[in-house]
Amino acid sequence: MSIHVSDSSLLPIAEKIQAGTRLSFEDGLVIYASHDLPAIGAMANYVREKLHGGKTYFNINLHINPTNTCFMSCRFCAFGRKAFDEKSYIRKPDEIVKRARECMPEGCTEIHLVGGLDPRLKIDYYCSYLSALKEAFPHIHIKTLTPVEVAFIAKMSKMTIGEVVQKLADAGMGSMPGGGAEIFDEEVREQICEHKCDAKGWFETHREVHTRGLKSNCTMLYGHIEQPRHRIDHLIRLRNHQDEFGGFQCFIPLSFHPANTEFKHLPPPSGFLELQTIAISRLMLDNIPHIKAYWIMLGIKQAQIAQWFGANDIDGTVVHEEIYHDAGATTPTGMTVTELKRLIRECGREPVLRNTVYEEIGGPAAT
Ligand code: V47
Repeated sequence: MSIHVSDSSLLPIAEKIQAGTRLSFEDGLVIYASHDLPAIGAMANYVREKLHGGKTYFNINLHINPTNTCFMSCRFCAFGRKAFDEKSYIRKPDEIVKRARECMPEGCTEIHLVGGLDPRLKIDYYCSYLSALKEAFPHIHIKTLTPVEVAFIAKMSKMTIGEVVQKLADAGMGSMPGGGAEIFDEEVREQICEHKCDAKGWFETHREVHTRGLKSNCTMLYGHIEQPRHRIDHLIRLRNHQDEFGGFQCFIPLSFHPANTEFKHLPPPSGFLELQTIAISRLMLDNIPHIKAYWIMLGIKQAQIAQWFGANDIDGTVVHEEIYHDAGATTPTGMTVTELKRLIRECGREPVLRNTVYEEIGGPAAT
């Protein structure tokens, strides 16, 4: 298959893609500078189809936020509340189990839990909700806690990051979600979330997860104050970590939602930037198997188009998402399996039901 390119600056890159040659930092910048979106999409789709053919993965999952209280004040976040805020909450382990029981979709294989940083919560709280969930739903994979939370728990509980990861894994943490990465560049990070765990801490936590044989995901929050060079630097730092430790299974580019945040004056990322970023992620991250177009954040229509721009995953039923909806997302807070399969088929892809670690699942929900 040859890739049709109108913008001649993309020609050497298209050749590299077809030869399977790794793209450089400069190549990434050239693609960001190009407006030849059909060619950028075709290059990403070439890699996507080589890896996954026409498959689009989805899963049956449930999101629960154990707490929305947050000690930090990240400028891009609309979710965190201060402890004195009447809308703040901390869910006790038995309340988390009750919520899971009430909301769990049929065939659910994953519970995804992330929350704010509350100095009152120590390692025992996290181990308690993990053990309680594991006891109630032994067959369900628990994907929980970003490196930012793990680093904070370590500090509050006077433990090392490795000790926290081990305790969480012993209590039932099956894998780690990709959040908290934002933009690694130190100057940008200083302006958007200066107090939270830096790139070094973020990678150290994933290293502790990966060296224990567990998997995790990774993300990038884009479309706020960062420049293309910060995005490419971010992707290359992830690629370097993956070369060494190999534990990232999926990358999720997160499109910034400004409503109700300190950056509410910024325009939201354009549809063009969203598709360009998904495609560039697929092209730069040659060692991360899956690229997710998170429908909650992109919107259903853009998540469908993204399946032709490098993405091969759409996330899942989700059920009761709160972080993006507090930041103005207008998507539903969950979807049924029938709807997910329909929207994947509608865009000419084959829906494939997976579990958290990308094993394909058969049975009635899959067909
Ligand atoms: O770390 C917060 C981002 C992340 C906003 O691993 C925002 O499968 C846009 O990481 N606009 C949490 N983004 C969500 C996340 C995630 C989601 C789905 C699947 C997986 C996975 C991981 O959301 C945060 C932050 O980067 N975020 N506020 C906002 N206003």
